Amino acid sequence: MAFQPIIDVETAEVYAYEALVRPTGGGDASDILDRMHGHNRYAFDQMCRVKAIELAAQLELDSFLSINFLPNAVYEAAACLERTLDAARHASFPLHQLIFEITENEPTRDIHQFKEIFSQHKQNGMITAIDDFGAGHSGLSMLADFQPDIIKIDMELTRNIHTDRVRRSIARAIVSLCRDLNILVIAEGVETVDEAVTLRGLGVSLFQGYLFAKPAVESLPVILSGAIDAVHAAHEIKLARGDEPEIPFARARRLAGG
Ligand SMILES: [Ca+2]
Repeated sequence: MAFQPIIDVETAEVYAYEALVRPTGGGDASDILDRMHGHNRYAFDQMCRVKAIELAAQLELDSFLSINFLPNAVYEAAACLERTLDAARHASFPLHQLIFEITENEPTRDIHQFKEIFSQHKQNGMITAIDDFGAGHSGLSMLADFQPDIIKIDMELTRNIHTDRVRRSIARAIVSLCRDLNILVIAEGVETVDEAVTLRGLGVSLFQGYLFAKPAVESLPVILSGAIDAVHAAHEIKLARGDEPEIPFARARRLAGG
């Protein structure tokens, strides 16, 4: 189990740590997950949440702790939540510091089950987040039926957003929608100052990615505060310049000979 911070660049503080599945000896989550199937996978998923909470308590984490549901694990939403809350009570980790992330980027998950997991958590006063938003299969149509507290913009949208007009346009629409619906936005997979500053310009202030810190196994990683300062400074310069939105209105096409 590893932890990666989600940084609030406005306050230069850690908003949350996401607990990520990582082999202790290094490597990728898929090295472990590929070996998990069926009930095995469900048990492992639950074990990961318990482990994350225990470690967070040991590390005296005083921000939010964001924990995941693994793709393709099948759930009894109520029992699953109860076991997780039990683990938190047992480790004396405050329940109000928990965030539950569920990915929408999962073709096999049935949408009713997805909503059931979310509803169960919300009814119990938990903070919910849709993970990998913008990369998935249901996206906007799902939002019509269910609004989480947080949306995490997928790294596919973040990547090179400063040079990609289409990605900027999509991200801007997501931010605007989230503002209307009172949903918090986190940008995932931020690797460069340019990406972060562009997203900052669109109104995002919560960031996760290698630019600020890589996940650290069973510990809280060092945060690259120089990156936070760089994003903050570049954003201030843009504000001082009074930069207009980067996306101009589409020019009306002229008729031939017009
Ligand atoms: Ca996640």
